[in-house]
Amino acid sequence: MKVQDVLNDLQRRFPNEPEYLQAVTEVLESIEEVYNQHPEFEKSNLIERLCIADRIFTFRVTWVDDKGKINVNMGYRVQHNNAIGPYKGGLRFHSSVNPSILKFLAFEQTFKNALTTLPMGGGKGGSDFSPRGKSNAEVMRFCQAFMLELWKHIGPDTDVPAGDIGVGGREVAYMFGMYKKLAKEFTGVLTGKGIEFGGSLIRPEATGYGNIYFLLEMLKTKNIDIKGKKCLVSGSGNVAQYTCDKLIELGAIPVSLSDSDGYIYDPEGITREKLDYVMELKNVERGRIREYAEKYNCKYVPGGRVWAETGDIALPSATQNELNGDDARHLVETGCIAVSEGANMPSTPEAIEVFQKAKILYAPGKAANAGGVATSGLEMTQNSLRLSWTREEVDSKLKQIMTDIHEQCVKYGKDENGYIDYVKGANIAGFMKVAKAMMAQGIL
Ligand code: NDP
Ligand code: 2IT
Repeated sequence: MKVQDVLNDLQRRFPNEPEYLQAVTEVLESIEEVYNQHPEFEKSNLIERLCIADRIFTFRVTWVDDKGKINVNMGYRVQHNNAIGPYKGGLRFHSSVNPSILKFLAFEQTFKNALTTLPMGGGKGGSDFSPRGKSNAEVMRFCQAFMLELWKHIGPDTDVPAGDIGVGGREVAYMFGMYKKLAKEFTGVLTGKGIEFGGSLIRPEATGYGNIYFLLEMLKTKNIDIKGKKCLVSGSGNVAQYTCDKLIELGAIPVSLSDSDGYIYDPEGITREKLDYVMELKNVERGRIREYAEKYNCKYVPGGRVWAETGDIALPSATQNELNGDDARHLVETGCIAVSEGANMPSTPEAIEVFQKAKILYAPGKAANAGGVATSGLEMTQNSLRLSWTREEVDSKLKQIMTDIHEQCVKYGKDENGYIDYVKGANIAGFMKVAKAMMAQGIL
């Protein structure tokens, strides 16, 4: 089938899955040209096979809260594609989780993982359970109940989940404990584990650090120094925190953070000391970002988005479709020079168009945030070797991977005028690798 026919068909079959259709449309539009140059791809109906997940597991998760009430949540695992390695991708626990969101994430993950140069296929999963406001004991019971179903479908050479929104070190550890008990084996079946039981140094930092390493490569193409640049960061979770950490180290100035209730804007900059406070607030006390504004006496905007402010660089690090066309126009008009996505698909298609028309530096999540899963890949390697690498070793591998991803984007995305279309570059590079593997393995 032709690209447009596949798209029309997917729209007809999955009309209630807007995020999935959005992600698929973006990729198919960028690869159409190379796809048409390979008639063998069309002959084997490669696109349709690549867009539809290998399989999706859906299950009920029943758990008891601290008051003795019995709660029911939905659990999912989307095994999208394993042409280049075991399914790999995070688990998201958030009230908004549904099949459309997990299908878009698993689809994106397939291309992202191909870009990392490591042997990992694409998957994603999660639940509409929200850890927000739950006690540690409730989170533990939920994670155990979730794993009681999930463990049948995963394994260190089959499918290796990790964290995403609402799933951090605490949740991964509880799930790992339960898997170990059920499977009667201690294996690297999850990544993002604690350092004492097979985790990798730098994994917590990796997505945020990797995004900044990618940004540095983009800035290098225009001889721009990151020092002193005002940076708008959204979110205040794992990715946002380590994005700020690296910015501070490099002398850039992060000025904002947010959560689902609102955002803070601190024009004097989020210093190391203030970031330490945010980490304690968010990771230990599990408080709200509003408390930062109260402590440091800066602006807090309930319900607002950080893109209403101005900055030289924008680093969306919260969630999908958090930056729309109007936000993008405002950023471009007020002098933003670069956007690098820590989150998955944070910019709407209209926003991406605005950035690209203005020819500012714009990196899509599947390239810029690939450092997280890449370091998960390094964790898998260390687990297989039964060895642990030092911080320096993992960090230098991460840097090299981000530089290589940038190079692949340039190779496939640079036009005759020297403009680098990172969307096209990332999509084609990821696609070609998965496509070649699928072609070689026959019709499956
Ligand atoms: P966390 O759960 O640690 O943090 C998520 C942050 O985003 C929180 O501040 C949260 O606020 C906010 N947020 C979540 N959903 C919404 C929403 N619907 N509206 C507004 N704010 C929201 O997750 P991560 O930092 O791990 O993930 C952030 C993004 O990065 C996601 O898009 C994820 O897919 C992506 N990503 C993560 C990787 C990783 O290794 N962790 C790797 C690559 C990408 P609140 O506390 O109020 O919910
Ligand atoms: O979106 C992502 O790349 C992640 N949440 C990380 C996945 C992983 O397997 O480390």
